[in-house]
Amino acid sequence: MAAAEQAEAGEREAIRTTCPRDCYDACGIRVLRQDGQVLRVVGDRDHPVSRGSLCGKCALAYNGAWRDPGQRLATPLRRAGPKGSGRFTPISWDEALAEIAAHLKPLVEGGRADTILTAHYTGTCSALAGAFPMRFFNHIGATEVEPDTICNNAGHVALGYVIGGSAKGFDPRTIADSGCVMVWGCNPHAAAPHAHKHWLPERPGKLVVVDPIRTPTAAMADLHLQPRPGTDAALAFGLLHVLHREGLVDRAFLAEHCLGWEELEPLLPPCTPAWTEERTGVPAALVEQAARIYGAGPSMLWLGQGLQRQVRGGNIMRACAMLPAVTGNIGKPGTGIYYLNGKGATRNMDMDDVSGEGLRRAPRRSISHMDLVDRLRDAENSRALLLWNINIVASNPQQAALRQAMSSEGLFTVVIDLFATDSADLADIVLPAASFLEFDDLVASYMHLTVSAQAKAMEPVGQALPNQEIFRRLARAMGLTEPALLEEDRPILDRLLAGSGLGIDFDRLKQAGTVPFSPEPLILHADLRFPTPSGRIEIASAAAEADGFPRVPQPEADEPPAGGRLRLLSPASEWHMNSSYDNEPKIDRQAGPETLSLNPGDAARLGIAEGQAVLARNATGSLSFQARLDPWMLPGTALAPKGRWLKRSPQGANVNALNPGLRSDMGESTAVHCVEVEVLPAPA
Ligand SMILES: Nc1nc2c(c(=O)[nH]1)N[C@H]1C(S)=C(S)[C@@H](COP(=O)(O)OP(=O)(O)OC[C@H]3O[C@@H](n4cnc5c(=O)[nH]c(N)nc54)[C@H](O)[C@@H]3O)O[C@H]1N2
Ligand SMILES: Nc1nc2c(c(=O)[nH]1)N[C@H]1C(S)=C(S)[C@@H](COP(=O)(O)OP(=O)(O)OC[C@H]3O[C@@H](n4cnc5c(=O)[nH]c(N)nc54)[C@H](O)[C@@H]3O)O[C@H]1N2
Ligand code: SF4
Ligand SMILES: [Mo]
Repeated sequence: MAAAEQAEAGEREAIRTTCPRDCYDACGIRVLRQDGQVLRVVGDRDHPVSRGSLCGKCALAYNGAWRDPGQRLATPLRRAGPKGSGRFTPISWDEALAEIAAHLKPLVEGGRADTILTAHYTGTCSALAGAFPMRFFNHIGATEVEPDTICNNAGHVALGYVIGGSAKGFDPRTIADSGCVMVWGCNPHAAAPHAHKHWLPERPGKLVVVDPIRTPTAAMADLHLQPRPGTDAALAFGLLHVLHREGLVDRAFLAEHCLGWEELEPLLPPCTPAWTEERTGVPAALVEQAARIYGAGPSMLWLGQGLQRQVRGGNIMRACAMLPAVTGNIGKPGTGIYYLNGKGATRNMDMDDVSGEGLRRAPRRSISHMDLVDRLRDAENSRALLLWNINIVASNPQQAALRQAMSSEGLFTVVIDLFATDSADLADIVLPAASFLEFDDLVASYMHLTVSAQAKAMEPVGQALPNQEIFRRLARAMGLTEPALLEEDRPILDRLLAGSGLGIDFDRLKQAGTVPFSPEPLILHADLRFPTPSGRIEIASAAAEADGFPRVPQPEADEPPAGGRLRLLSPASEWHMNSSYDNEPKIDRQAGPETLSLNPGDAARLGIAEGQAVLARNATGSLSFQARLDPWMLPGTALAPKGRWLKRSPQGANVNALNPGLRSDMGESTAVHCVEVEVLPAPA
């Protein structure tokens, strides 16, 4: 335990580690131990972002379910009843791996590795547990369910057209130089709790939030623009109109660093504030104000992931990305456009090495999450499904159809998780994963430019193993001899750190916990050379055109739902991390019953009172909720945060029972914020 240090009085010691959840913050943690036993998991007061506190959900879960042997999966399991019965018998690791190998090997050797599907996402975001297993799948040539299509792929594709990539945003520390932070379609209060608590309140400039929901972050903003969902491109054009009219456009910047302004400019005159109000519902005066604040600069633009989960989400992201382009708010102190900060793009860590991109012997095979149900129904081409770091039954669209497809006896299913999730219940073999407290790894926040150690602080619960060790053992059980499949953790961690150029090894990083990638704030894109075909910011994009999109983004807006239906948003919940944590009893009490928030006017029209049971339904499914009347809710819009486990709900379903799996215009990605429902009082 190199990171052990004396803490407080007596025999206590503290291990420094890092939270690897899918969260912007990547908080520093201290694991307090006595005689080798963990007493408590608390925040690290020395961590620059979290400053000594964890968020409420992690403070409860890491001192509850995550260390509770009664809740954790402790041994490999084999199915002992019909699929989905949740009945399993414990078996040994050798038996489990031999059985998996017996199913996969003939497929690989018979040239049908493409019928082996793997889905994984960000259950843990540490480098090895998050990426190493892909070495196995790349090597055998399995079909990967494209991870980002369940989350943020439209944004990746869209920003690729404009600035050549989406993994290099701004260094949050440069906020000290900014006059405005615009947070668009993101809810830091839930998704980046410490950015909400410290980073935004300590800004020197103005905060503008664009969100159909009055989130706590929106409530603390200087200006909250509340567009109807899916109307953001029109709103962006309204802002561009005002910037243009007010002479706040940086023509020198446009001439030198952008391509295609002359194609965008003619689109702006009709997009007046009055037109914008009509299309988006945002009052014209607020459009004027927001444009002036952003245009005064220096301005930072944070584009959230919720923003692009729309059928025209790619166009929306491109339209929003016009703001820094036309005002030159990029590459200078206190400016920038941020979606994600990648480990490679902003910290020089070679993640392709970890995931074994070079191990593929045939072209990459992948499908969208939006096509998963159809693919699973095609039994000939879906023989095995391996899930790790993901709980698709809770998170994916077409919930009922997905469960049905996963119930097929012919689909050999393996689920690797810490807990007996709804997805695990549908497995043939369940494997217990070790938690982040139980092995060494590396964490690099996707917002803050930090590099952090995840340090082993306790022995694994039961026989649990880290993902990377599971896949090393599976490779051996399959008789695979490719050395990269068997590589131990330490050399990989050392290579990642060496790539980062920090000049420290993993033991020193463990002592420090978290180190900044650079001592001083970095100005990203300072050279104003962009990895687009032209090397400039592409306002007009030939690449987009070649892919069947307009050359420039369009001032479009979704129509409000017709027929009295409501547009149902199901973004991040403060008390869950996607579906993780719903099994923590204390969180269950905090989160309370599943609610549907709606505008009191809609409620009156629908005959619904506060606290009443309501039914939401559409062609995909139905689900009941407790109604919450909220005057801040926009008419025509409803809110039911994601994150519940199906089997913990009396209805055996969660909000994705209502999700048809619409896809966005770009990247075959989810349009989950476009779900429409009819809401009515629940039948008695
Ligand atoms: N309605 C609706 N649905 C949505 C969304 C929405 O906004 N609305 N958002 C979508 C988005 S953005 C995303 S990213 C997806 C996320 O959906 P998922 O990727 O399914 O995320 P989780 O539900 O957190 O499931 C992660 C699982 O990984 C497990 N896990 C944690 N650590 C480890 C580990 O070290 N090893 C292994 N093997 N497992 C581990 C956890 O216990 C958990 O069961 O959901 C999508 N679904
Ligand atoms: N507590 C907690 N933290 C999380 C997660 C979690 O589940 N819980 N999930 C993690 C994951 S996987 C991700 S991807 C990130 C996501 O974090 P965010 O980027 O914040 O994304 P969301 O929570 O999906 O949605 C953010 C906001 O977008 C708004 N929104 C929805 N539709 C529209 C629209 O049409 N226009 C505009 N302007 N806004 C819209 C929603 O109202 C919501 O407040 O958070 C991560 N952090
Ligand atoms: S989920 Fe986010 S806020 Fe909570 S402890 Fe982990 S990194 Fe911090
Ligand atoms: Mo996500």
